[in-house]
Amino acid sequence: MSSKGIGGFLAAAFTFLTIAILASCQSGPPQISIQGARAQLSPAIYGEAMVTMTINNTGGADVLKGVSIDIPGASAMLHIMKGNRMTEAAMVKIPGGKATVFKMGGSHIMLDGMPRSMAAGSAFTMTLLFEKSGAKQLRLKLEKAPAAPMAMPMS
Ligand SMILES: [Cu+2]
Repeated sequence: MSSKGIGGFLAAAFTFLTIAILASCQSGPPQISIQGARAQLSPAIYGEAMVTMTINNTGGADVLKGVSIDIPGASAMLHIMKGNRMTEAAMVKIPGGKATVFKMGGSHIMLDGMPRSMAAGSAFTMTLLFEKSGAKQLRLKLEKAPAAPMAMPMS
């Protein structure tokens, strides 16, 4: 075999291996990590906050099927957008091999009915419940409401 032939063979074998590894990852168990989670108080509604985050999944598909918080009297729910209205959802699909972004104007988590003792700076624990990955806990701190768009300085 010429050296060119061996190189070509190795390149082909490497490509095959890479494809095989990627394919096996995305069909295997989910590999979930949560990044950039933030809880911002609502600028409009007292006792409400929105949680945004990125759920990275380098493994197979999973489903986010519930959320809870450790604030007495408060509730947490999955929200999705239907047109331009938020609505509660029973679950959010977390596809394999990609990042699912939870943000304002898209899927997000809504906190409701928080007591007066919870203000900017207050900490709490949020538990995300995944169908395959089980429970994942995050420690979050409430942030003050984002500035209303009309409060942005004119240039
Ligand atoms: Cu919402």
